[in-house]
Amino acid sequence: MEKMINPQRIRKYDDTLSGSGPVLYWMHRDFRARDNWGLIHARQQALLLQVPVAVFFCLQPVFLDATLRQYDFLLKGLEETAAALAEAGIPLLLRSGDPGVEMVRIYSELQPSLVVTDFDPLRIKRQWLQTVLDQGCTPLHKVDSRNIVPAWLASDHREFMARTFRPRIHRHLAAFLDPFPVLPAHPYPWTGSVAGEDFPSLRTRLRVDTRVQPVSWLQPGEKAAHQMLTDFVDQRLADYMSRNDPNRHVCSDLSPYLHFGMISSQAIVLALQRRGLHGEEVDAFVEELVVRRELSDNFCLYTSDYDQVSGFPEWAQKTLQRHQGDRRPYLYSDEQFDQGQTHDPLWNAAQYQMVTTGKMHGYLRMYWAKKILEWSEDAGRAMQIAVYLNDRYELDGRDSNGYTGIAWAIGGVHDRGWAERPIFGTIRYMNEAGARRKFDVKAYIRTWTPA
Ligand code: FAD
Ligand code: FO1
Repeated sequence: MEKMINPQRIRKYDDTLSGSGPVLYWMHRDFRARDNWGLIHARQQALLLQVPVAVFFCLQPVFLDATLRQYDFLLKGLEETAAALAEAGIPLLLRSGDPGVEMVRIYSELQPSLVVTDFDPLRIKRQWLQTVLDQGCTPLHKVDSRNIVPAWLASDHREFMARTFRPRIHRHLAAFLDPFPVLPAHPYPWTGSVAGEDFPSLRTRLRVDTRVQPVSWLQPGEKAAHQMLTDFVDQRLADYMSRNDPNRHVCSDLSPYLHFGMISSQAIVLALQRRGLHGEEVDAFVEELVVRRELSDNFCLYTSDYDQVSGFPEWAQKTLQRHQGDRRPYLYSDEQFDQGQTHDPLWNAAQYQMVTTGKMHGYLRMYWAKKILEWSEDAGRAMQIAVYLNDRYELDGRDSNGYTGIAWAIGGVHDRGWAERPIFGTIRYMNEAGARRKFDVKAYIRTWTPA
């Protein structure tokens, strides 16, 4: 037997292995067949129990303001993953409805020996898991396949600065950059016959806004994710120190794949190591991909109100409260924000880039969210509209990175205080003059303003 998965990646709920049924892996965050610790664990347990293993996915017809754009990306990618699983003798069982309820249903039909599932700190996911646990669908093992260092090991509390979190990550990193075992096709064939959906029927279940169309500039799926990584490493990583210039294409464009779990961040770091790559641009990329990205899960794991003003640090809530009554130079409605109809061509251009491509450049996301604070009645309203637009248009939205990024911009999360000023108080301020010092603002506006 290959080396077993590091047990620190697993959180066990009632571990008494009892039944003789298959092992069922409920996939709801890490949508990939490769380099997936949850799937590896399910397969290893099924080998030990000498039973079949199956993967379960439940389509929720509506998910956190997602639209056709994100579901199209998810489902096309999942079809490719289903084919890869089938080659290993592992069926992907499809249902639609409330994932927690459907998981309980399929559990009673299959009576699995063990349920394995993904870790996800988002509120909606906690609800799904609680439904399943309340109905006694155990033994159940939750595996953190999204982070390199399991979130519960990296820290047992909310970290307030990257400065305190970074050493915790680096302390564990080497131990958790272990190689992914390559498992044989599963020797215990699936004999179950459960009623379920297929991909065409799943699409008919969607109840989403189809006005936000799929994008064509990047392909969904695991193969496309690895191709994007190769393109980035070969063509863009060397210039990554210019990542704050939105007129240059130097970033990885991996965030949609990372959000849907179509590529493992651990596999990305292992690939960089295999190629012997190092230098300040590699360190900067790993800082974003590992420290910043895993800090986001730390924030959402330990801050249940991660998308509310009440989730901001005390100092930030106080300073925003103190400046609550300051006059707003501009106030915009949801519609005006959504349509990019503010007085500010730079903000409108950033909104247009997000609406049309599904991916706003990282530097502009900071500016974009901070201006929403400046042009909204209060921080609560600003959080609402920023989260709504981000989840509606971004391919990588509905993600702990997004809730944390927005809370950083509007509520000083993982930041410190700066010189006090109207509306922002001591929350870090950004303006166009600052942007002009970083890049050619006129060029960016020309690129992202409709003819
Ligand atoms: P690269 O620079 O190539 O980074 C590689 C990976 O590192 C990214 O894919 C991402 O997973 C991670 N990463 C990079 N920057 C950050 C960061 N600041 N925080 C956490 N992880 C990071 N990221 C999302 O994935 N989804 C979102 O919805 C999202 N919303 C954001 C909203 C605001 C207001 C802000 C300030 C940031 C937001 N980010 C979000 C973080 C960051 O802007 C994006 O991850 C990045 O722009 C994605 O593009 P990339 O993959 O080409 O980035
Ligand atoms: N996960 C599911 O298990 N079922 C879904 O139908 C589903 C839809 C969905 C749509 C958009 C999106 O961005 C994510 C979606 N997810 C779904 C979950 C997602 O993959 C992530 O788990 C969270 O969004 C981030 O942690």
